[in-house]
Amino acid sequence: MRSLVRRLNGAAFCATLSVALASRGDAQVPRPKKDSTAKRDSATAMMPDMPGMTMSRPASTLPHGMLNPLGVPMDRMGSGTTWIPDSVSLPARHFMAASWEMMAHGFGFVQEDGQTNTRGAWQFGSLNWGMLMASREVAGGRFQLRTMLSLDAATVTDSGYPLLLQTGESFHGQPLHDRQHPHDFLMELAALYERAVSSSLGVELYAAPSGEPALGPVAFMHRPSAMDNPAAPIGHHWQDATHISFGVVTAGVFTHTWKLEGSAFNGREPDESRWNIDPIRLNSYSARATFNPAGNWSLTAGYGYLASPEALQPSVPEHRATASAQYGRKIGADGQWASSLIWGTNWQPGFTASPSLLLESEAVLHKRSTVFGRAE
Ligand SMILES: [Cu+2]
Repeated sequence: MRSLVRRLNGAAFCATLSVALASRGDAQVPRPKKDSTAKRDSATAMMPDMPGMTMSRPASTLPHGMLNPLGVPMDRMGSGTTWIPDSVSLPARHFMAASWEMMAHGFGFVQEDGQTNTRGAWQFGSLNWGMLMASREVAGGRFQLRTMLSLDAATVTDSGYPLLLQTGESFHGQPLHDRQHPHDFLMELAALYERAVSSSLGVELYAAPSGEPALGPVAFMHRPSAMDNPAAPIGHHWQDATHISFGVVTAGVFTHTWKLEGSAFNGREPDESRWNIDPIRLNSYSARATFNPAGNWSLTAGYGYLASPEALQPSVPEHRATASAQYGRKIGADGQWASSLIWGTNWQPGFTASPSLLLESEAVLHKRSTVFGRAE
């Protein structure tokens, strides 16, 4: 299927119309204004003072400096162990449960997806996910348990949703094309530990039966530049598709501004059974460097080796290299504007590399109006 895309890339232009009615649920609150003292005062960074936030206890009672190792605010976290720019954020709701700092967020879209082409299709459905994270101090560091769930397999069917030119994974033993596969129910089930080991250096450890290795940019659902755009990028399997891997162990070192990580993970894409955990393996590896030089930026570059990613071609391994730049800034009273430039390339032994490039942007003008777009 990868070669099909290569052939079509030069010749085809597809106009895709999808109407996304983002039903902004409870977890959707106005984007937090980042406290300018966030980096200095970890307690206020944990609980930004924003309308709609559930703050079950005053931020000032949080133990100072406990939950933000090296002043890296929790809001900097994207999917897996990725970072986003400090100046933009993902909507979330914070509350306390016993001694755990809880964070909930999620999206529910109802969409009519019409791809007007002989290879296209029409579908009325919903893309959705919800995430719950629980954090607390353990041995001087931040320990976090996470789960992220999606009902996509029920709401856009096991064969996924129409998306012209899309490839990746399979349905009824055939490679999927012109459709995007649904996400697995158990998108993430993970534990993360981050701790400062000196005044400027910290270590992280991430383990997940289902989770995201240190490969590629922030997964599209967690990118401030795409959070209101439900459709997966056409380059998903060149860039960020490993965000659901059944078996991930990541170790990393970080300072306040950069992070170096390495992962062992399962390179096999999720199988057609979307409601279970696939066999857990650690047969692939990746490395990624992340650099947040200023509050507006997050840059990454990395490489991954995927052993046997496709069930239908089990003997074929794949190499992937990616680089990304995210830029974000506040606009107006409660808006933000975020953009991403992402490059990803795959190559299989004996074949030339197949590159992909994505540029996307999303402007949250204010609480109820968002403009977004993507070019690939
Ligand atoms: Cu995905």
